[in-house]
Amino acid sequence: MTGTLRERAASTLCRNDAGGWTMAAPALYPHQWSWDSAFVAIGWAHLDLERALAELEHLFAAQWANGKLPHIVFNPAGHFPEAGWWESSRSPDAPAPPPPTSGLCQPPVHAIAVERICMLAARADGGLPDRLRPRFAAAYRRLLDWHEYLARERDPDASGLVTIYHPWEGLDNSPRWDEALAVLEVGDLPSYERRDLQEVADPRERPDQDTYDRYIWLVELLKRARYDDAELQRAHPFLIKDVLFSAILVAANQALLALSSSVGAPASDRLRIAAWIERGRRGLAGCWDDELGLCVDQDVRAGGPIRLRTVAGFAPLIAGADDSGRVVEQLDSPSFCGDPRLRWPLPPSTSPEEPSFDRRNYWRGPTWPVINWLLWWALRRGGEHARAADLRRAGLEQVRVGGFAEYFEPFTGEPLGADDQSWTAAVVLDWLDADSDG
Ligand code: 9WN
Repeated sequence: MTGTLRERAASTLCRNDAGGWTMAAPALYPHQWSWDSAFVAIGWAHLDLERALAELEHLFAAQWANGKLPHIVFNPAGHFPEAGWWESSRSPDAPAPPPPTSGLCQPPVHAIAVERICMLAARADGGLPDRLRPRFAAAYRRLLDWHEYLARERDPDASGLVTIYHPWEGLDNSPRWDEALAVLEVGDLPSYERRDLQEVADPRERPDQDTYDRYIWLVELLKRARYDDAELQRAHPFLIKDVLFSAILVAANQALLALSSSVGAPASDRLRIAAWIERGRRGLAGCWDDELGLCVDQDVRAGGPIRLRTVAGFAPLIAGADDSGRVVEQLDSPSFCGDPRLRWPLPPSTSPEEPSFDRRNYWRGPTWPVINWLLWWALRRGGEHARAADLRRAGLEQVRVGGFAEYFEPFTGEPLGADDQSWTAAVVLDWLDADSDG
């Protein structure tokens, strides 16, 4: 592909545009994924503000009655497990068909995206343009319902931590889930055919077969529970309080608080959102592991912490915790960006010091541009401009050399996974914005 990096990123989004929403990656992921579309909307905002809002509105149109934003809104054909597999209509909370969706959810980056679009819209017009106000107000209400769902159903004991039901709600095959998956008793599985392996150059870049069976078994259990959150909190065998998901929710609630002022929401909303932020920060503080210098997830079923060094451990930085300096030290240590073998000083998804580290496999070692974007965004928000600028520079260099890959081998910089991943193009567009360094 020729042209400047910006032109190439823009044409990747345009090629992946399915008409008002964007395929996460045309061959491997030909549907709308929830957190992908939040990053993608940020990218679109640098090309076309209305299109950026439309991206999220397409996702909001598939919101469940209980407020959940589904992890996938399906294109009529493509990915496995496809729409019918999920049987989301088993839950009374699912919307009347269409749109067909999965039954899981993903980290709530959406409010961060809407706030960023709002900021870019105001910057372009010297204030929020009147024509967009009703759309921001509608987005705000969707987001409030979404965050309310997470607080009410995914954190019923008000721990400040979000509980996930499936690895697909977090960082898929991260070693963080290994022990919880290993003790699952897998029952009779329906026969299924994986499509993901046909779309990558090397199957070792994807989860192995035993892991995939466990993913599919968990979907069977979710269906049997009719996606009923109370039932799942009571009996589901995979229940993890995910610190990365929880930290993104804290950051998203901060964004929602800012939006609440822009759309003139009632003071009672602001009090509620502020309480969620406080609760989230407290929950994360309780997951701090002094020895690792990172935050760690809690396995509800096993009743203990998951002590591993992965990018999820940087949760306090993303949540904007007061003491996130300790996490930045860890980010720059030899366990992550300070490893001399790295092609670029970007954090591997799992620390190379972990026995489970695998430099080519998905979330078990490769670096992910969207995670780099989140850390960059959090460093900037915390006033760490020089450190943020270094991360941005390295992140852009990685993509300039390797293209808009889904993820990268950390030691060689080889692009892996999908090679036209929309959210990679989107974060590049945001990084290339003139103000991104300041
Ligand atoms: C399952 C789309 C999604 C991302 C996830 C990433 C991967 C899917 C898969 O692709 O997940 O949802 O088949 O592995 O792990 O974060 O949203 O890009």
